[in-house]
Amino acid sequence: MNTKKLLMIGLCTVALAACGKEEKKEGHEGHENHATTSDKKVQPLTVDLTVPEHVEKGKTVEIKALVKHGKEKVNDADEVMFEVIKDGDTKNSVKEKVKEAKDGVYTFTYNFKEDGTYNIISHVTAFSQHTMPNKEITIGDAAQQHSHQDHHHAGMIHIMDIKAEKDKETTLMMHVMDAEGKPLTEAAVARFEVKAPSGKTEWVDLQESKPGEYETKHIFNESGKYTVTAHAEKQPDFHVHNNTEFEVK
Ligand SMILES: [Cu+2]
Repeated sequence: MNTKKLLMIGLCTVALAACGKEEKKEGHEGHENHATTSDKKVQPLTVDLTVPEHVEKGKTVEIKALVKHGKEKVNDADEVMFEVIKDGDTKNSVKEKVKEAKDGVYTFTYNFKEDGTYNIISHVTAFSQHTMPNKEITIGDAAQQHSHQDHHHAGMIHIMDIKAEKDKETTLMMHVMDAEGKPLTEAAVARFEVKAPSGKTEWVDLQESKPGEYETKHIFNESGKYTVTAHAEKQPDFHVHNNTEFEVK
């Protein structure tokens, strides 16, 4: 009885130690591997985001995203969505889709009504790829707010639109960015908390398919309105959430 217990504890410790080591080792080397494989064959989707660095409040600003697929300029992207985050407050961000493009340039006009440091993200989906570069803009006298902002701006999650039918397999996908706007690779936790219309909650784990892109397939058994909370975590202190709602037909 006692030896069995001891053996169990022993095994668990070994497993934990192995896990810890692997995670550490993967940090840098894993990163490079991912980058080379994704560069190889597919034409990359690139987005060149132009945002003025500093503007006075109350002025209308033009923000431009030049979308290219390889060398081709793209006027018919599946989706171009601009997101405006004030002082790291991702929960109350403003999101706006832009459909029209000229020579691959999607223009978003926005009026910044308050002083602050804003993060502008252009989420672009085309040719089965998603990329979401971001840039900062300061409005008015926002210098003293900077340290405060750094604190909150710890990365973000973009949940791709969920189109689901009852009892049919659905792809779930999210993109995770670190504080610098780079893909967050090798998250220790990449998980959707899915709440069904009946109130039943389940947890769904996602796997990394490309650097910073996590996905899985899932079957929803109820029709109606679901809510999803996406979680991404990585040592030592990366922990980001995002929420969305969608309808299962
Ligand atoms: Cu995105």
